[in-house]
Amino acid sequence: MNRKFVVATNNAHKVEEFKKILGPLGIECVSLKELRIECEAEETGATFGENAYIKARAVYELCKLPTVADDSGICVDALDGAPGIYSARYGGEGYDDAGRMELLLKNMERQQNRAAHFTSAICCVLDENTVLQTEGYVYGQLTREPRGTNGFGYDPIFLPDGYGKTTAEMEGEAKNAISHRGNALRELAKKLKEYYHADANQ
Ligand code: ITT
Repeated sequence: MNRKFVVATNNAHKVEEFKKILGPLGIECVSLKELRIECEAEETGATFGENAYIKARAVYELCKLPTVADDSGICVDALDGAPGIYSARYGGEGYDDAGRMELLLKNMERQQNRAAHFTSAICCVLDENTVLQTEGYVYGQLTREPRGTNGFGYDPIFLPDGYGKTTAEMEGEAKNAISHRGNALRELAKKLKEYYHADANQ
């Protein structure tokens, strides 16, 4: 596959992960910044999938180029799945990544059940009528204190099952190999291959 996609995100960490995960699969990713496109779509959806669609569609309408977006977050069992789709806005205005992480740890202080997972919904708008969507997950436990400086968001407090390191203590490649976003994007690459193959045979 040799294709080019616009990545509809304003999060530079996501752009880097998209490039590292999809590059070797033959999909070149171009960021909004590289294209000088400004777009802050309002995330009014009720699910990760709906929000990913809103973001991908908004950028597609601006540039009419194949566009891919991610909506993601951390879902904590003991908090009935919160912060979930509100992960980037947890606690409201005035918090940065570190502040949101501290708030989550504080809200989990008395909880013995530390189970949590990340979800990534990927939406790819190929043309006016063609939309591909996938989801990926990684399951694990919340730590009691932040550990590590790699990655972003809640990575320093997430210990994936079967690993002794938080995703912020892992190298980027190791995180991408098991992450929600890695899993969802690899699934997308499979769907794209099928789609282009079917299209070529029509
Ligand atoms: P865009 O909407 O522009 O893509 P965003 O950061 O606002 O950027 P989301 O609305 O999808 O993206 O929010 C996702 C939040 O979930 C993100 O800001 C982190 O707090 C958290 N998150 C998602 N994936 C993560 C990851 O791989 N590691 C750590 N935290 C993650």
